[in-house]
Amino acid sequence: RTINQQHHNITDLSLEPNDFLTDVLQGLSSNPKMLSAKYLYDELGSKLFEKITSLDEYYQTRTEIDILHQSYSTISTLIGEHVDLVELGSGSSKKTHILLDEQRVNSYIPIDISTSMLTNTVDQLKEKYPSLTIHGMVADYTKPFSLPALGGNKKVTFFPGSTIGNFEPSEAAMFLKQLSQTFNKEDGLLIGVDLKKDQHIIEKAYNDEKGITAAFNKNVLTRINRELQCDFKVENFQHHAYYNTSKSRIEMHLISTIDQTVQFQDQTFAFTKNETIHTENSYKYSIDSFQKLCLWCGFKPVEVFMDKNQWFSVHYLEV
Ligand code: AVJ
Repeated sequence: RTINQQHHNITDLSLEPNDFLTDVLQGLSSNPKMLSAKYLYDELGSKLFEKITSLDEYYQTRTEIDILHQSYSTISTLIGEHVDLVELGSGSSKKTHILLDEQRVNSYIPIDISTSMLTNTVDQLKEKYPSLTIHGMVADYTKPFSLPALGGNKKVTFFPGSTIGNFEPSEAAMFLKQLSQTFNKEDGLLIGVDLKKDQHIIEKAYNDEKGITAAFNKNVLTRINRELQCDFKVENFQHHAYYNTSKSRIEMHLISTIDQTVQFQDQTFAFTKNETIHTENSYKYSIDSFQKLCLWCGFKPVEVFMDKNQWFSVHYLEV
């Protein structure tokens, strides 16, 4: 795709429109029906997720920020000086400020699937860090992509938020293995992982009182209606999130509250009452199961940082 955001210094490798159509048709034709979690992040979806990160029930973001602040001196020693910092799924980059403040970063490459979120974030960062080289990339990092020519400095990849939990464990392994193969000897990976804990704490984090998570989940149907000319009656679907203990994952679903059909392109999709569309998984790991996964993928765990409740962990890994 042409670089159409030169003035923001952004490379746009975003999805071809028909990827969305193909994936949605495939997901609604599968049994059970599903949609890929990456489609939750259109402009409104990204804004709703940013609101989720400030919710009382959603412990993950504030816990990770606490860990980054508490362990900053060790983390900054591990990261070193004059690094190229690549962030996968950068969003508002609000956690990255902790790493950017120390001027130890030579260049920052935020990668996000939402063009609008990335453009706004890059503009804000240029204001705050005028001397920092910033090169944004609109990309689906779950697919192979090549980074802009970096300055040959040490590269540190920052993958916060436990977004690794969105992958199926086998896909997470494949993703981390492919990532490790792009690393040179001294490069580092700083990755956040949400840990297994009391399932009620996890379930509350995905069923907030204000209904922001419900709006975030249902927004994907509004996006399909708008971008793919579909006619989902969004009010006939209900947000549902529950912890699947046997799989150690929270699942988000949209439950059809009635028997209904949805016209989509030249197809009709039938939903029986209580049938769901599975819209997201977020796997929760134990420290040693995640560290074993990393070893298998060619990463060597160097340091793990945890909060006092042991709810969340941040790992620094090298190849
Ligand atoms: C951004 C994928 C880490 O899985 O907790 C938040 C997305 N979904 N509330 C997560 C999300 C529902 C979040 N990640």
